[in-house]
Amino acid sequence: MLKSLFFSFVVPVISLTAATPAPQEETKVIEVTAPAAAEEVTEIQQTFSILKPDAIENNIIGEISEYYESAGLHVVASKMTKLTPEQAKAFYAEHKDKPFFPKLIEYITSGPVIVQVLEGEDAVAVNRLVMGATDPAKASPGTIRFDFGTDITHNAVHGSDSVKSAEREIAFFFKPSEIFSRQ
Ligand code: RTP
Ligand code: MG
Repeated sequence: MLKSLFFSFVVPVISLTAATPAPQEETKVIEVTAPAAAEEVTEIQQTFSILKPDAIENNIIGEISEYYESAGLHVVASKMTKLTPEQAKAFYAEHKDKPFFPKLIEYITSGPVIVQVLEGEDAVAVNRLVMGATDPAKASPGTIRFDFGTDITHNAVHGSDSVKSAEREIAFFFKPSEIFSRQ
């Protein structure tokens, strides 16, 4: 999946560059880039996602789920909950010294959220691509945050930033018996 996302984003750029009457060195760079991506090893992973309070309030649970499913991600665990301030502070502990921390805690506890486990090929990276940049104003068109986020605080979704984070975040909300892997 990462491969196909890579190709859908990058190949048009390659084609554009290739169509330009470019000097020989530039052609060489293109030839090296494409095979490297084609050989990329993929693996089935699980990642953790939150549909944040603004997404629930805006009634776009179904629309956001379509982005995941279209990217080949399967929802293998899901529940609605409302984070207590203690839970939110523990979940986002890595940001406790950041200036935006109080605002983040206030926002993420302001209403119900849906916590989910998503599974698929390269799920962590694929989900980050589908989500887009933290700040919706900097996200690419077609990503969840560009399409549904309001600002850097109210940005519709959370997604794990690494496999290690995913393991911690999944265990924070789900028991193994609540996760229904497709593998
Ligand atoms: P997330 O953890 O929610 O998936 O978002 P992220 O990795 O893209 O961004 P991160 O740096 O981990 O920030 C966590 C959440 O904190 C809020 N935030 N506000 N400058 C700010 O005001 C600011 N920066 C981050 C966002 O809600 C962000 O998703
Ligand atoms: Mg993060």
